[in-house]
Order: sequence, then C-alpha cells, then structure tokens
Amino acid sequence: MTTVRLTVGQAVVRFLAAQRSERDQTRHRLIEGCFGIFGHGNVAGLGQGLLESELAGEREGGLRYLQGRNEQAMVHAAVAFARTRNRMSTLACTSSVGPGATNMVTGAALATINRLPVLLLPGDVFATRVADPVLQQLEHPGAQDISVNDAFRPVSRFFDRIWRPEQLPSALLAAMRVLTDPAETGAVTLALPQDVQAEAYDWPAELFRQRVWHIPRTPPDPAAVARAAEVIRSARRPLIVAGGGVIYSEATKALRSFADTFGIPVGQTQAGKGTMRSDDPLCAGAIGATGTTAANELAARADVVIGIGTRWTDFTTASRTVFGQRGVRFVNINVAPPDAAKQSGEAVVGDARAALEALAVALAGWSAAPGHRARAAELAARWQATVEAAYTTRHDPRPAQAEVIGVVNDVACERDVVLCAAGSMPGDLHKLWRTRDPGGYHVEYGYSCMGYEIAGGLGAKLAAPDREVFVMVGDGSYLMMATELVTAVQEGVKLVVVCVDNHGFASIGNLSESVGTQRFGTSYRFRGPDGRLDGGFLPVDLAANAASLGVYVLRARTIEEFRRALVRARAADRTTMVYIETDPLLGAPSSEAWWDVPVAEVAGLESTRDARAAYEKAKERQRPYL
Ligand SMILES: Cc1ncc(C[n+]2csc(CCOP(=O)(O)OP(=O)(O)O)c2C)c(N)n1
Ligand SMILES: [Mg+2]
Repeated sequence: MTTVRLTVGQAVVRFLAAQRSERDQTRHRLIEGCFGIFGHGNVAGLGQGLLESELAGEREGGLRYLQGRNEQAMVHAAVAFARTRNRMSTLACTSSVGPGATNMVTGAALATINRLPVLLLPGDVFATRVADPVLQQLEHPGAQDISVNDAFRPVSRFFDRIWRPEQLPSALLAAMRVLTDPAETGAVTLALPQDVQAEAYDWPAELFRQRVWHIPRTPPDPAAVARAAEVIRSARRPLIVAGGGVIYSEATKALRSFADTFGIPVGQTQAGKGTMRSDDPLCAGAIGATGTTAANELAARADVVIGIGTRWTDFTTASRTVFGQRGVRFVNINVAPPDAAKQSGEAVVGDARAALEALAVALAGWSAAPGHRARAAELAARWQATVEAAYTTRHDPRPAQAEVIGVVNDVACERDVVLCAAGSMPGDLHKLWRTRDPGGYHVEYGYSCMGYEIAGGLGAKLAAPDREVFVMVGDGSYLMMATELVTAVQEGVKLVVVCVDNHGFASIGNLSESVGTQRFGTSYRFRGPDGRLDGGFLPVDLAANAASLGVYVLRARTIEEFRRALVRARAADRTTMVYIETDPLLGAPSSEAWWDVPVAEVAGLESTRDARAAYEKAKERQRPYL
C-alpha cells in the first residue's frame, strides 16, 4: 500500500481540498475554503497544514484560507455560503480550543436548525493529557474525557473527536456523507485535540484521491404518491406551503408548473419566500405569523394543505391557528422523514422536484375548484396594493421601516440579494419584499440569530460574487456582531449594508407591549432620574463605527436621501453602509395573525393582566393537533 506521511492537520486539509459534490451531472468543490482564527489549539496543526496548502496552492488546488474576526461569525458566513450554493458547496471553520471553539456552538445550532451544511474543526485538549490541565481546559470532576467541545454534540448532525490519527479516515468520510445528505445535513463537527493535530502518521494515499459525493434526487415511494394524490383529489380549496427545501432542490420551476396545472395557490415560509415571483397571480406570498392577508385567508379556508420542503415552524402555522378548517388535511413532501411526518400529514418522502413530478402524473386530469385560482389572484392583488401603500407612506420626520424596504426593493435588480436574520426586519421583509429570483431572498429565520446579518452577507457574497448583496441590519444586531465588516474590507468583498437605527429593539419592544410588559428593557437609553433605563437615547454613532472599520459610509436622513445614497452604494466598488434612522413605532401592515408567546398568568400590573386576558382568548383558536 502506498502511504503518505503527513500530520493530522496536513491530512485534513489535503483531504478536504479533494472532495467534490455532484447533482444533475454538475460537479462542485464541496469545501471551497477554510475560515480560521488561530490559537494554541490549532496554530501548529491545522494552521500549519493550511499554510503548506496555501504555499502549494496553485500547483495542487489547495484549500483557501480566510481570516475571521469572531468564530461565531465565521460559521454564519459558512452557513450563508452553503445556502447561497443550494447546499452543494460549503466552507470549513477552524478554531482554537476553549472560547474559540465554544464561540462556534451558536453557529452550529443555526446551521443544524436551518438544515445547512457546515464543517467545524474546533481544537481540543491534549489526547495524551501529559500537560493537563492546559490553558482553557474545562476540568470535569467526574469525567476526564469531557471537554467544552461536548457542547457541540446536541447541535451537530455528526460529532467525532479524533483521539488517535487512525480514527481520522473513517471520521472524515462519515463527516462528508452527512454534509452531503439532504435529509441529515447540518453542522458537522470534528474535534481535533491539539497534540493529535501535530502528530504524523502514514496515511494510505487512497485517502487523498478526488472523491465525488453524489447528491441524489430521491424518488418518492409510488404508493405514498398515490395516497397523497387521493387526498389532494378530495380537495376543493387546496393550498401549497413552499419552504426552503424547494429552493435547495432547485424545484422552483417544477413548483410553478404544478401550481399552474392544478390551480393551487402558493403560500411561502421565510426560507421559501424565493420559491415564486411575488407578481405571479398564484403567489399568495408569506404565510403565518408574518404572513399576508392573502395567504392567511387561503389558509383559513384550505381543506388540503400541501407542504413542500417545510418543517412547519410556529411562524409558518401562526402557532397552529392559521389553518382554520375543521378536518383540514396535510400532504408533506420532504426529503427528511421527520418533517414529512408532521401535522399527521400524508408523508411523501423524497426530493421536492422528483416528488412534484411524480405527483403531477398521479393528479392528471384533476384541478382545484373553479374560481379558486381567481379568488387567490384577487387576494394576492389586494395584498400587493397594501404593499404599495406601505412602501409609499411618507412618515415625518423619520420614515417607517416599510418605506426603507420599498426603496431597497426598488433599487435592487433582478438577481440582487436581500439578507437579514433578526429584529422587526425579517417579518416586514417576509410580508413586503417583492421576490424575483429564487436566490434573491436570504432571511435566516430558523435561529433568527442577531449578528448573522453582516457575517451572512459576507458568506453570501463570497458564494455569489456576481450578485449585489443588500444586508439589512438593525442597530441591535449591528451592535451584536459587526466585526466581519473588517473581513469584507480585507477580502475586497463588496456588501451594501443598510443600517436601520431605531435606538433599540423595536421588535421586542412591540412584543413586550403585546404581553403587557411596557417595552421594558428594549430601547437604548441612559438611566433617568428614577434610576430606570428611560432617560435620553445613548449617543451611539453606528455610521462612525462602520467608517472606523474601513467601510465607506453614507448617511441619509429622509427617504429621498436614502434612495440617492442607496443608488450610489449599489454602484460603489467597495463595502458601503447606508445609515438611516427610522421610527420604531410604525409597524408593517398586519394580517392579524397570532404568535404564541405566553403571558404571565398572575400579575400586579394591569397592563399584564389585560394582555393575559387577550392571550387566553387568542389561545382558543389554537388547534392542539393539526
Ligand atoms: C443572539 C440573539 N439574542 C437575542 C435575540 C432576541 N431578539 C430578537 S430581535 C431582538 C432585537 C433586535 O434589535 P434590532 O437589530 O435593532 O432590530 P429591531 O428589533 O429594532 O428591528 C432581540 C433582542 C435574538 N434573536 N438573537
Ligand atoms: Mg433596532
């Protein structure tokens, strides 16, 4: 057997550079690069391997190194990269031991919840334990084989720790299998003890040959398709709920054709908002707690709901209130069996595109009730008029967030991307953004993680350099994690950052008011004379902050100034922030949908008691089991 003598760190890098993914006869590099922040836990192992790879770079097609500022942000960037590439490619992230590693835990949870592949390579404590306890080592009194990296287990779809070099080949292969399995994918973590990373071993040369991971279009079981078709044939007012799985499977054309053939309108989840153009008469837009009146009214009357590539979160079902018909039935097309089985639905396990094609054959000759399509188009048109009104109200002195969204939508071109994650912006975008392209809407709402925005923008732009990326970030999210602006500047990756400053957490302020807690602790203010946080606004200058990180900054006061600045930002050749203050009290138009956030059952405050009464009333509409 031919062997190659390399350290574990060098072997990991060489192996990753040789992995490919393939679907529909198109091949991609599976791991396009590696983000890293070095410390004693990885500098001499993976760090040394990445250096050798970079130096060999052009000759051997090595693994590109990217320098991060914060380990959590590196993972966000890798996740956004994978989402932009429809899960065909991703990035690896290497960290030191201890805090560098645990900084990645939040990113891992985000990846796993959003079903997006990312490879995490945290350093770990000595396998030999000769120098224990080492810097940053957690000493568990009851178990010497536990380290902080065990925190990755519940948030990873695959976890292994490489105590000995011999364990590496099977761990690497298992890791690649999970990364490229559409049903299982998420965060994949290989913890690498720092001494093992630097250890040499004679690896079989075979380990480093190019490997292709075929991503299947798993066909559904014909019997399941027949059962689903029978349920759908019984429907008069069916509704499709399209989720992110439709986009990852590149099934948007199949969805459009299916909806059109059978006259079924489409509601969209956050991850599925790009599945159909919003000016399509069959597109009812956002569904659920942040939905449109169109989709939610269709949901209220639907007798059969066909979920495709959705995992049915509480935002999509409006906490199980949006589907109002007694006896409503579900058909779930999903590549992941647990998601296909939800809502006691008729499960069609398989690739979204393959399943839609099979179901179309089984439904031949059938269509929804006459008038259903026209009714859906009428509701969609009514919502579009609501959007137009929200885009063009002229609030003074500070504009509403909806106006800002309107201008961004207007200035953005066909293939541009809007990207966001937390605050009031995701809900407003879900309702109001006019989608044109499947990849044009990137809102991370599985984990809704403040701080994803700028890092995610970086990852999205790295994955699609030919698209303009508009990062929509609130002041709260900006303060949580803006540091990857430095990486964008360093890499010459151009972002348009729209910073919407409303001096605090407008979203949670509104939520707080609705649960009777009076916007407590949700705006950025000094302590007032009574010792409470109700004094003047904090003198934080986020525009100056961005400029200090090397970003080109344009400040806008009015919506007209904002439009002019945004046009300049789009045309600029470097990362540019457009900063605007908005009024936190002006919400987007409502669809009266509900979200279950329990209110205190007993309270001294009258505001809370009133909110509790309203909560108990709203809860009556909730169906315990859909
Ligand atoms: C990491 C993290 N911490 C806390 C939250 C809870 N949370 C959701 S939105 C929000 C406020 C966001 O503020 P900002 O970015 O200014 O947006 P705004 O609500 O003002 O639109 C908070 C605290 C979260 N989603 N993520
Ligand atoms: Mg804010």
